[in-house]
Amino acid sequence: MKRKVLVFLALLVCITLVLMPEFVQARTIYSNETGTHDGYDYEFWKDSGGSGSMTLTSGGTFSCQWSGINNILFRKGRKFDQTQTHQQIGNITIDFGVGYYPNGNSYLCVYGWTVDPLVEYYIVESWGNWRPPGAQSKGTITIDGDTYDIYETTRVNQPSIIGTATFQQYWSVRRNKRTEGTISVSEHFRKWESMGMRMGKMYEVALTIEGYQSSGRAEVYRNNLIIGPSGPQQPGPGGPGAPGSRSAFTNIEAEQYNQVNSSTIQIIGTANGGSGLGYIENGDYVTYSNIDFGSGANRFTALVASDVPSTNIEIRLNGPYGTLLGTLQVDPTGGWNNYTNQSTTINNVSGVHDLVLRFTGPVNIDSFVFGAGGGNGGQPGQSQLSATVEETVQWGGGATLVVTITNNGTTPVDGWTASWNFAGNTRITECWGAEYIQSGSSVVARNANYNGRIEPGGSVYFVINISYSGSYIMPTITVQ
Ligand SMILES: [Ca+2]
Repeated sequence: MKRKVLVFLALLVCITLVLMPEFVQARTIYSNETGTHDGYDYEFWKDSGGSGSMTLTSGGTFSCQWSGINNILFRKGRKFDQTQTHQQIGNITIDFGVGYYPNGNSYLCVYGWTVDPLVEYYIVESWGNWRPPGAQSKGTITIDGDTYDIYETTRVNQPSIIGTATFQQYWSVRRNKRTEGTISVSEHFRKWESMGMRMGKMYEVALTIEGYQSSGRAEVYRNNLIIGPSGPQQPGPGGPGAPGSRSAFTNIEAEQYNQVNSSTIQIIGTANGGSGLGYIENGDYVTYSNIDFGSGANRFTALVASDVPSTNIEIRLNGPYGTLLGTLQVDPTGGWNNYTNQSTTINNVSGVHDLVLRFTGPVNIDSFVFGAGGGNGGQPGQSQLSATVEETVQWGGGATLVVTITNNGTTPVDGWTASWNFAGNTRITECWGAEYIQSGSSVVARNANYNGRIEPGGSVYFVINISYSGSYIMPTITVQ
């Protein structure tokens, strides 16, 4: 009888615990400590002198105060295992709100680190009496409704997550302070990478209050870190895991592979704000499953960047030593962030196959596409596509141009490439409906995901904004 009552009581306690809403105990810490609290990773870090305290409240929220310190950081966010790039982790945003009362030098920021390369980064939303980092801006970007100045600085023999080291710091610093809103964290990462500021594998992303030789306090009343599907990197229809096949004749993003065999390859940002594969080494290979070559392909074109004399991309079927269709010898492009289209003929291939790209050395690859006819004794040089360009708006030093591409042939076209040379210093500032690369005056624009197919007699268009000084000359556009 007694035993039954005990069992019943024990059951009741269990059920009550399960049914009770989760209650998170607030906790205050006064010295260096890391850990997890209500689903968020936190860290309290200070060097010598002064005092500070951090009270951990629910989710990402916390409050903190500091006085007479040298350097102190309070942060709550996510730590990662240093094996994934931000693209692999997904699209990171932080919805935040802070009562921010610094007295002296302080930052309210998103803060974190990557490894390989070791990078300490800041997205600064507000600050105390000094706007960091006191360096020459590399440029500006516009995100979340304001302009941010971009900086890159080098820290020599300074404290880091791996001990004393020399490393780069990346900074986005908002022009106008704010203490609440949404921070498109991954958008900053992508823009930095497009400016040549390489991110490594993620160690941390955290909303952070930092004090430097100052006092102050802050109430972080909202801090929701959201990791969603990748933005532009999200595999589209026909991407990894999607059923069915992908057409060989529309752009295949290099980073939308099904399998990668390499210990170094990473998804990197590319010059046009997109993504690609980098850190490729000799012997690495990447597999794209179920590529549909239709009734036949005999040309391979890849958008690549290279700063070494010669790397070959072997185009193979089924495996790293499967049927060799051809080899693209990649010419140097003048830098790891200068992407150009390079092309080679291949043995004719038709039907659906697993495609393997095998590399003999380093190259950065953004995307690739196959073609039929032309170049290899096919239809002699005659494209069934034509392009016209029209100016729709003009303002001081800029204009909007609409490029229309028409299929004059009798068969549908899947995928197109337009190219032209601008005169003078004309530059594309924005583009809709195509992916483009401008290198000096030379531009190559390729169809977007949705407008690659042109039916016989049909047409598609894309739009560019350009800037120039003086006047510009309407370009002549060739398309194939
Ligand atoms: Ca890409």
